[in-house]
Formats: sequence, structure tokens, C-alpha cells
Amino acid sequence: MQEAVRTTCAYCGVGCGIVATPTGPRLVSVRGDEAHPANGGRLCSKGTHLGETVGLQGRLLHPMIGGKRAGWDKALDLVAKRFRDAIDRHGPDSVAFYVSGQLMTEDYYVANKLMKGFIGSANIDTNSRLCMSSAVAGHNRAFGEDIVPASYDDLDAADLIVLVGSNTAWCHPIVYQRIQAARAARGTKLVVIDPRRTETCEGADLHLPIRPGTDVALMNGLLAWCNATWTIDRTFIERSITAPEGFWEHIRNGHDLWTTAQTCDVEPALIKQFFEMFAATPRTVTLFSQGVNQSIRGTDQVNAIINVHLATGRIGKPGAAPFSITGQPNAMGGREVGGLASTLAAHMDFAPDNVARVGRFWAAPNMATKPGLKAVDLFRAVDEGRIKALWIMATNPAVSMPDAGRVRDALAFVPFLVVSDIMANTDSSTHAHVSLPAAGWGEKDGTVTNSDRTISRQRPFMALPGEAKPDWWIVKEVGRRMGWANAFAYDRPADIWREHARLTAYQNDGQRLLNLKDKATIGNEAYEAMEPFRWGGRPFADRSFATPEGKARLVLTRQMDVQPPLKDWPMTLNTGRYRDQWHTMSRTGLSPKLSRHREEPLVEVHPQDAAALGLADGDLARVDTAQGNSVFRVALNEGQRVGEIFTPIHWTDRTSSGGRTGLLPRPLVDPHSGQPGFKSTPASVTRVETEWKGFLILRGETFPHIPCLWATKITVPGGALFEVAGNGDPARLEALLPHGERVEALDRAKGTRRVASINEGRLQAVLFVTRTGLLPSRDWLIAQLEAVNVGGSVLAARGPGSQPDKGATVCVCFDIGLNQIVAAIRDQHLMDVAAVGAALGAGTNCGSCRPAIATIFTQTMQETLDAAE
Ligand SMILES: Nc1nc2c(c(=O)[nH]1)N[C@H]1C(S)=C(S)[C@@H](COP(=O)(O)OP(=O)(O)OC[C@H]3O[C@@H](n4cnc5c(=O)[nH]c(N)nc54)[C@H](O)[C@@H]3O)O[C@H]1N2
Ligand SMILES: Nc1nc2c(c(=O)[nH]1)N[C@H]1C(S)=C(S)[C@@H](COP(=O)(O)OP(=O)(O)OC[C@H]3O[C@@H](n4cnc5c(=O)[nH]c(N)nc54)[C@H](O)[C@@H]3O)O[C@H]1N2
Ligand code: SF4
Ligand SMILES: [Mo]
Repeated sequence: MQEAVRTTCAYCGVGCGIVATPTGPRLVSVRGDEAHPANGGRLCSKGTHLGETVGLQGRLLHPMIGGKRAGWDKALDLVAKRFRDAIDRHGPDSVAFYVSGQLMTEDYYVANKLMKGFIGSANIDTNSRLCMSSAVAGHNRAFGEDIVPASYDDLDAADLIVLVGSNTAWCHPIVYQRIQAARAARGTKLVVIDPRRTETCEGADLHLPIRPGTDVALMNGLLAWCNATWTIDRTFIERSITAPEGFWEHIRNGHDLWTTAQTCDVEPALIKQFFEMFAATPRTVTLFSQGVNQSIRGTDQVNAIINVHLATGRIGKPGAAPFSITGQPNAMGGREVGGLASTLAAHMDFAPDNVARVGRFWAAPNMATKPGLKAVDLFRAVDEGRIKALWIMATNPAVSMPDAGRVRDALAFVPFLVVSDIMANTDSSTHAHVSLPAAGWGEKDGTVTNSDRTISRQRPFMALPGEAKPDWWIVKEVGRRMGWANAFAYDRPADIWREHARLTAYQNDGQRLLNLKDKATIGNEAYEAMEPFRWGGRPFADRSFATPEGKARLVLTRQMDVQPPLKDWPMTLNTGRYRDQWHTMSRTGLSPKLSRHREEPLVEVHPQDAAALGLADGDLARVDTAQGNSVFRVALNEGQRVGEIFTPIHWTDRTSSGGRTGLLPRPLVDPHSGQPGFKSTPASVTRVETEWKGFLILRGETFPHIPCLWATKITVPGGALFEVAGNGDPARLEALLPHGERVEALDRAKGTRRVASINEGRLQAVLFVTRTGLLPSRDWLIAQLEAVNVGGSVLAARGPGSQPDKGATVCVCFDIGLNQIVAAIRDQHLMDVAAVGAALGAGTNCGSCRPAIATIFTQTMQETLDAAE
């Protein structure tokens, strides 16, 4: 066994420390790092199961030109030449990079330097534009610098935590566990503001299911309340804050409790309860994410939150701060190196003296002097043929952009498209002229910054597979080949780190809080051993801000009118995440365990809407918007507001013929940040009738295209499970079964056909299709992929002594299903979540499913009571 390596999780912005112990070739066991300040040893379901995702399945292992294997020299020379040609012919703004918060800070720094200092354009934007650019714009407006003035320690010190537009229990599970620990230990109160009742609301004291897009009204109402109840910090306002003309008149007018309640469509009593809690609690943290940022009024929503914290002095003190929590592992590092088209390195902007300063530092021949194209505009330029060479790194815009179908189609026509990814086939790499194999988690080496400004090392513990190379190396090689060998003469990430740290300190006499001068001269060994550290201390504790006046700014924000539903699009589509999948599933989708939590892309609908639309739970339904349509499995959910539906972002053209959420959102953006309004798109929903439905289990790692109306795929141990539905003769699916001994059974009465293919006692494939009947649980059949001596009796779909159907998986660590939990609560008279854990183990490892168990608990108790009446 090799030595354990301390590194950082590959996924979310919580930035948990991990101890990774290699246990064989491409095998690793992971546990939480007790010494890491972000998680103190805990890991959520995604972190816990990282080991299932480090295999080589689907990896891109060699550079490819035109789909054919090529050497690195040839591929890099070609990239350098084609970018050079485009620049010579059409100017620097005819080329673009689209990068990602999943790059290391070092990768990001080099890409940004190449584009902004040497190519001479600022056409480098990042998927962070879709993620937290409204928070960046809001911070800059309020503080004069993009500073997150909070840390995780503030969550421990707070008496009230307000979650706005954040499904923390699923998306930042370790932060959520920390909040729950504070509730248990100190009685910290928790308020959730989200149109949906998510699992995050399970452990909350109050949930405000506001009408989407009314956060400004709510926060302005709160500020008006604080103003009227003398909760305003007058001294702080006088000394340290400026307000625009008419700010307080605006707050005093039209923001009373009743108007607020009406605009937000929430009971006045609930709103009042929230306002009173906030006003009475100096130690309040307001944590916000995509429900706030991903809106066409995102920046105003951010500033409306910050306004309340500034005006009430709830900032710069322990347990008191507005807290923009970031999504990706290195969203914050990207901000530090200026990875957005609208920012420059080291928290500078395009003000002429900043451009000159960065230009001097880099000895840059071609400094960009103005912001470049933001993501949505960038892909519009791609669509219009204005971008002649595009390089996509560590992101999958054909899935994740709004109106993604248009982006996907546009990528087919870029004159020169380069994609650097760890996977061989993504929806974005289909039309790449050059595909470059990047190093992935466990191989790459660098630093990441989490949501609370803590910088941690990601360290490699596996060799680079095939010819894969780290992103920084790939970019610097292109820089070198474009003629700038001296500026891109890096031998290792530490070289880049030192340069980045020096730039943050360069001519910085305190104007910029980001200053890493203590780390600017560290040696290679010290970089290797660097412990996690948070930069910036407690921002604003000294009451000074990075604006020219040295004061923070209140920003006048107005609630936009609430639009009535449109005739053709009576519903509003909200989109977001599932607990156990990461974005386009290129990595979490490899884990059989994580794949069980939600096996299909669902459209969640309130039962009242479902009744009106003629939809039943488990039906298929098509969601239409002006941009496109896609088919989803219907799930009734009373936690939805009436008139609103929710779909997940994870499924792609590779994993499903439906459930493609990216095709649906409008490409409308916030005017300040350019962030798209992913959370609110006018839509319609229609039931889709199919003649038959079924499922198909196939052994192996690569799979054929499944020719039917609906086919979604998840990874299972040894193969994949496809849920299928369609019209016409389902026999064509049988052609997909690999050769082997065929066993078949037909139940004419129910129209159910079962076919299996077996080879030397090993199950190769099994297909169940029915026209009218029910389908059996898939669990036992899936397990037969790993069984020996399988025979024709497999078609019974259960073996001797097989367990009853477990139901949908709730606890992925111990593989415990809904039906098992309900039965245990009923039969063993369990009284709480801990008792469920003691009885079944569920929820006792990573803890990610504890909110779900709490929900099941409440529902089961309710049903038991109802039945007793
Ligand atoms: N499991 C998992 N975790 C992840 C990720 C993942 O893919 N999977 N991705 C990571 C990334 S990059 C990000 S950015 C974060 C995102 O983390 P979150 O922001 O927590 O996740 P989302 O599901 O996108 O949306 C959050 C909530 O906003 C609500 N919302 C919608 N409209 C409004 C509104 O008008 N007002 C308010 N107040 N709320 C609204 C939605 O109903 C939703 O529940 O998660 C990170 N963590
Ligand atoms: N409708 C809707 N759309 C959304 C959102 C939403 O809430 N609703 N959320 C948005 C948000 S917040 C985000 S952050 C985006 C995320 O969307 P994307 O960034 O498009 O999603 P990922 O699947 O994370 O893509 C990362 C890609 O990088 C590859 N990769 C992983 N590690 C490395 C590496 O080290 N180097 C390289 N070169 N490649 C690597 C992966 O294989 C994968 O293909 O989606 C956005 N889109
Ligand atoms: S909360 Fe989960 S996904 Fe996020 S960093 Fe920690 S272990 Fe990874
Ligand atoms: Mo994100």
C-alpha cells in the first residue's frame, strides 16, 4: 500500500480536505481530513464515493486531431498555429477561451495571462459566469472589491442563519451539517428562503416559500422593518457607508409588511416572524447561492441582501456577514486570478492604471484594455461566426449554457475548436478539431480556494494516465509555441503560484485585500507542504472598504414587477441540482452508488397542477419552452409552488434521450453581471403517452445508442441500467442484446416480454418490456450481473429468498431504500432519525441522507396518524 496523500475534494466549493490512500493501480480509499478547517474529517456522499470515479472508463488518454490519435507536439503546434492565424487575420478578439471553476488556480492563471496579456483580448470567460458572477458584481458595487466577508467559523458563531436560494443540504452538505451541529449545540436558528420546499427546509425553523424572483422585495421589506424598529446601525452608517440619493425614501415607501407579503406571496405572519428574528439577532449570517445569483436581477438581489447587512452593522464581526457560497471547487481561485472576461488578475479591473500595472508585471506585449465577451455573448458570437478559434477547458457548455441546444449546434461550425477535458466524449467535444487529454482529480497538482477564502492544495496520488497532461502545462506549451517562451517558462505549479502571489502583492499598498505576499517566495518544498490557510483575515473588521471613499455603498434596488403567466407558457421552470450528481455527470455518473439516488431526470410538479394537466406520478411529460423541449419522468411534489416545475441539470445527450434541461432556459442575463436567469423560464408541460415501457440492463462499459423515445442510463456494478419507453415494435431493442444463450418469456395477457442473454453462466443483458403490466424491481436483476451460474430462471426477476423491493435508494453508503426505512419506522416504532440510523445504519456514515430520512420520518408518522383516525 502506498502512502496516504492529503488533498482536497474534487467537487463543491465547501473545499473539504481528503486523505487519499492508494490501494492499487487506479484504486484509492478516501476519508475526510480531520485537520482540514473546512470539514474536520467529514465528507458528504459525493466526496465519500470519489474512489468509484477514478477508473479509466471513458477517459481521454491521447491528444486527438480530427478524431484521430496524434502526438502532443503536432496537436500543440496546430493549436498555436490556428490561434495565431485567426489573430493575424481577424484580430485578437476573433479568438476566445471558455474555462472553468474546476481548473486549479495555477491553470487558470496561465490561461488568463495568455489571453489578456499576450493574445491581447479579454475574451476569456468561465462557467463561473453562470455561477457567481452576480455575487462578484454585487460585492464590487458594495465593497469596491470582490470580497466574501464571511468564513465557515461565522456559521459556528451565528445565532441566526438565513439561507437564500440555496439547497445547502444537497449542494453544500458539509456546510449544512455544520449548521445543523450549531443548531444542536447552540440553538442557532435557521431560516430558508426558497420557492421550493427542499430537503434543506427539513432542519429549518422557518421556511418562506416566496414567489420566485421576489428576493429584492423581501430584503427591502426587511430593511424597512429594521429601519422602523431602530435596528439600523447609525454610527456605522455615518462613518463607513454611503447611500445614493433617495435610498431611504425608497426603502420607507412601499416596503411595509403587507406589501412585501403580497409581492412575495407568503403569509404575512411568516414574513413577520422572519423580520423579527433578523432584527433581534445581531449575529446573523445570510448565506446565498444560485436562487439569488442565477436571475436576470441577480446583482440587485445580491445587493439587496448586502444592504441589510451593511445598514444593520451585521458585517465584519464574528457570526455576522452576508455569505455568497460558491459552487465549484475553485470558483474563488478563478476570481483571484481574474478568470472572468470582466476582471483582471489579482482582483484588479480594466481601469487604465490597473491595466498598466498588470501589463508591467507580466511584461505583456499586448495587454487587453477592455472587458471581453461574457459567456452568453461569447456563445452568441460563436453562433454568429465571429469567433474563429475557440478553446474550451474543463466545462461542458453544450449542456450547461442556457439555450444549450443552440450552443451545441453552434459548436459544429466553429472554424477551429479545441476541447481540453478528462473525458473522451462529451456533448461539447463532439465537433472538436483538437481534443487534449487533461489531468484529472488525483493526478493534478495545484491549489484551490473554497467559499471562505481558504486556499488548499490538491495533490496527486496517481500517475498521469496515457498521455494526459495538466492544464497549466498544456496552456503554457501553446503560449510558448505562439512565440512567448520566456513568459511561459514554467516547470511546475509552484513556479506559477509564486508569480500569482507576487502579482497580488505588486504595488498593493492595501488597496486590494487580496495580498499573498507571505507566500510569494516559498520554495518548492514549502509549496508542496503548504497547509490550508485563509487569506484576508476578517474583512471589514476595521470598517474600511476598497472604494475610493473608503466607505461601503448601499445600492438602490427595485423589485421588478411580477409578470403574470403567459398564455402559451403557463408554468415557470426552475432548474437545479440533485444530491449525488455533479453537473454533467462525467465523473459522479461513473459511480454505481451515487447513481442510485435519482435514477432518472424528473420534472417535479405540484399535485394540483398535475391534476389540471392530467399527469400522474411516473408518467412521462414533455416540457416545452421557447428554446426547446425535452421529456422527463413526472414526480408529484407538494413542495413545489403551484404553477412552478423543477428539473435537474445533470442529464446530457450521452446519458439520456430526454431530461435535457439545458435545452430549455432562456439566454437572458442580468444587466450588471451577465449571469443567466436559469431559475425562471416560461414553460408548458404536456403528458407523453407511450405504447410500451421497460428497462434494459447491459453488461460492459460502452453501450449502443438506444433507439426509442425515452432512454435514460445510469451506471450499475458491472454495466448500465437503461429505463426505456416508446412506440411501435419494441422488438428492435432485442437486437441490442449481445450474443449468448437467449432465454425468453412472454406474458400475453399483460403484454410483457422478458428476454435475457447469458454466456457461460454470466448474465450479459436482460430486457423487460410491457404494454400494460407492472415491471419488477431492478435491484435483484442488477445484482445478477455479478453472479455466476445464472440460468433461465433469471426471468423471474427474483431469486429464492430475495428481499422485498427496497424502494428508491435513500442512503447510498449502506444501500438502504425508502421502503426499508418506512417499514423500520412502522414495525420497530422508531422515534427519530438517530433511531433509524441505529436500526438500519442509514445516515450514519456521510450523513448526506439525514435530511431525507427526516422527511420520510415526518411523512410516515403523518400517514400512521391518518390511518389511525
Ligand atoms: N450535489 C451537487 N452539489 C453541488 C453541485 C452539483 O452539481 N451537485 N454543483 C455545485 C455548484 S457549481 C453550485 S453553483 C452549487 C449550487 O448550489 P445551490 O445554489 O444550492 O443549488 P441549486 O439547486 O442550483 O439552486 C438553489 C435553490 O434556489 C432556489 N430558487 C430558485 N428560484 C429562486 C428565487 O427566485 N429565490 C430564491 N430565494 N430561491 C430560488 C431553487 O428552488 C433551488 O432550491 O452547488 C454546488 N454543489
Ligand atoms: N439550467 C441550468 N443550467 C446551469 C445551472 C443551473 O442551475 N441550471 N448551473 C450553472 C452552474 S452554477 C455551473 S457551475 C455550470 C456547470 O456546468 P459545466 O462546467 O459545463 O459542467 P461539468 O460537468 O462540471 O463540466 C466540467 C467538464 O470538465 C471536465 N473536467 C473535470 N476535471 C477536469 C480537469 O481537471 N481538466 C479539464 N480540462 N477538464 C476537466 C469534466 O469531464 C467535464 O466535462 O452549469 C451551469 N448551468
Ligand atoms: S461537501 Fe461533499 S462535495 Fe463538497 S467538498 Fe465536501 S465532500 Fe466534496
Ligand atoms: Mo456553479
